[in-house]
Amino acid sequence: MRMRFDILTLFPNMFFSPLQESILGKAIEKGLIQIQTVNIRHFTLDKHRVVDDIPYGGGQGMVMKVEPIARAIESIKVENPSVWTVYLTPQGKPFHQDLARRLSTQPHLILLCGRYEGVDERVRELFIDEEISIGDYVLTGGELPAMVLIDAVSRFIPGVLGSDHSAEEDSFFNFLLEYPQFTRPFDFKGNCVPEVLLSGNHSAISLWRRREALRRTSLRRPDLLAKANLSEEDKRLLGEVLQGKSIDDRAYLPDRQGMRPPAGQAGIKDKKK
Ligand code: 4FV
Repeated sequence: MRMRFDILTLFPNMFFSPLQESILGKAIEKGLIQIQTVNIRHFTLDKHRVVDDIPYGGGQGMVMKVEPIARAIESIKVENPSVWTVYLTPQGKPFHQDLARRLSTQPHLILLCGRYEGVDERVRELFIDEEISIGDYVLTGGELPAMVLIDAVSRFIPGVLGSDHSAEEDSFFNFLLEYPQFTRPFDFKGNCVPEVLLSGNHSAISLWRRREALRRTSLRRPDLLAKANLSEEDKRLLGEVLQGKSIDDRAYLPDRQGMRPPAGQAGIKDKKK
């Protein structure tokens, strides 16, 4: 399964380096994803290559003209009439992990990046299949949102993430935030890693991680918790968490003297806001 992204933009160079680095860069090298930038200005016919104009009815700023965008989209649809066309805009539906997963089932996406006050309304009516927003704030252009979308969607393409990692296990999988992560050193200035994580006791470790994911989600994103389909055990764990019952991770382990982290280190306390 490989995926193609055609990005319609006035600033194609913005995409050069972010998409060459690291995981996405390797995915492009491996041919798992293909990214094509299409400069909308190349689809103007006038000698001044005009892509924007003043808004009918007056008002501030400029609006992107329909014709160059129409020609650019039609030039791609000649090749693939079933391409799915997305417009990145603050007026779009909120982007989230499930939407990223759904978009990753499309073999070919056009991503239209707006600038100025946005595009002529007829672009939306005639060419756009879906409008997506990455957040309730206004950026100078749709290019960064397009990069965010490409990154989140590409992670679902088999082979993009290392074999040991599937996007299915990430945060927001089942609407829970991720559990706390630790790596060496065990003791950083007296702040020790929860013992259970060094126990090799995998069921105790996953129980601890589930609990901490529930704790963190209930503290930081109760809205997500409302959407998560929690198991009976989750509900029991959550009950303990909500009772603020500070769980000493001894609960997960057979009694092991001497290795216990300093008192009070057991239950992960979320940093006071
Ligand atoms: C945006 C967002 C965004 C609005 C005016 C581009 C800018 C300019 N896109 N999620 N938030 N777009 O701020 O997707 O045309």
